[in-house]
Amino acid sequence: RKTPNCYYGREGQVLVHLFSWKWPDIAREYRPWWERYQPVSYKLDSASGSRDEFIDMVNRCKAAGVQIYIDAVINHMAGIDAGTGLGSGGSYYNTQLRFDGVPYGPDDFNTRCTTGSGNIENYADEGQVRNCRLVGLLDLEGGKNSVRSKIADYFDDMLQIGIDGYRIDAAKHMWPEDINATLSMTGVTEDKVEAFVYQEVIENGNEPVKTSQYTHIGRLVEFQYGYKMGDIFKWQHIKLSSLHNFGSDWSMMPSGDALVSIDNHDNQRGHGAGGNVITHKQPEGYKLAVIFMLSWPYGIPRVMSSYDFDQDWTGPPAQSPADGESCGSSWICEHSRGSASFIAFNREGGELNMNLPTGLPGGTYCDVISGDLLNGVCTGKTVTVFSDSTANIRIGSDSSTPVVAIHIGAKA
Ligand code: ARE
Ligand code: CA
Repeated sequence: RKTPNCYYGREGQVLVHLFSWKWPDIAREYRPWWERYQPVSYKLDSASGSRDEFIDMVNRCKAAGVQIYIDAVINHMAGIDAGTGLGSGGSYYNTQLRFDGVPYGPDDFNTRCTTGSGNIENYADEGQVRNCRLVGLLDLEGGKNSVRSKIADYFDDMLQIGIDGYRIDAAKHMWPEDINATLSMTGVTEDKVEAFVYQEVIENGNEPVKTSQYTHIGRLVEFQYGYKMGDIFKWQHIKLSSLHNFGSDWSMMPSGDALVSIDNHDNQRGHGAGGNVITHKQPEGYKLAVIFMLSWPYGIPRVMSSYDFDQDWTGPPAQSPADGESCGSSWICEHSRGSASFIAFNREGGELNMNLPTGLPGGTYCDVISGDLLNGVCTGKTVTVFSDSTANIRIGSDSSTPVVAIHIGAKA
């Protein structure tokens, strides 16, 4: 009676007195974010909302010209330690391999794993990486038709609702032919273009699984891009001026195969390959990295929009920005809008003072980094583009945001 029954390894921690909190808010506060990577069905009732709310969101986004790509967790279901229970959508599951909401049964799970633990023990063994459990997550047998068709039904449901593509979570842990076969089973109606696909395959040094094994299926996340952005904008190990040929010459995949980002929900908090990425926690360098990514012609860029955290498992704030919780406190909202047509950076230590070709017609432009165009007037710095389309660009080395960006939409 004198011990608080804490989970093993968490003894001696504190209690919180949640005076008058609502049950759903408590549930949400204490749910680690990674729970959503442990599906127990393909129903759309989750911590993010109901199926009807999802459909409404897709419709409203489409009406505004915004496409939705879903994060598809199809390599596995919940973890071996998840026990028995009901999912957030009410589906029964147990870790003797029953997931009634799909339904999946014991025959739908991988039997080809050869490790003693049943988990991936060695990433140097390609078979283990595909056939064993990633951190204990119950591994689906993607070679079976019954599994492929259940996933295809889920994809068809999503296409019917109106989504436009998928991030394939843990694609590294699926055989490429299984992903391909599953996608080929999904309906592509006459008036609908084929779904956009980008796969999560963290290519790592000498490991045998390579992104090139998946390029025939769709795009891939080029993780090297984010690591290199960290080297440049966080650690300053690489000089900006050496970026002139940044792309496939830098041991990255061809631009047409790549989707790139500065950081993601894993490496932002030390999950996944973690490492040297730059995040919103280093705002000055991060802004430059995002601006660079958006202006540099390589891959399809994806900007991050996330929430602040202290522990690696901390779930999202109970209130979303729309409920009155503003960006800049618990929600970071790293995403930015608009596009710049000419951009110059200086991170070399000295002053940049040069006439540079901008590709823009002559005139006075507002620098959209230090300000914007408001009622015909620039609120920040201005840049004069001469009739030969060059401009004199000066960026001091002492500036905290050593970058200038101008575009045709902000001409004074
Ligand atoms: C959680 C607990 C685990 C527990 C498990 C099952 O943390 O301790 O065993 O549940 O109960 C996320 C979280 C995980 C979480 C999981 C399920 O990050 O911590 O596990 O959800 O709730 C590899 C994969 C890559 C994967 C990363 C995380 O290759 O696919 O690990 N990334 C995706 C998502 C994650 C998500 C999952 C997959 C699972 O983006 O958010 O996990 O759906 C080397 C290798 C990499 C490897 C990396 C880390 O760099 O080359 O391939 O990445 O190490 O192991
Ligand atoms: Ca697998």
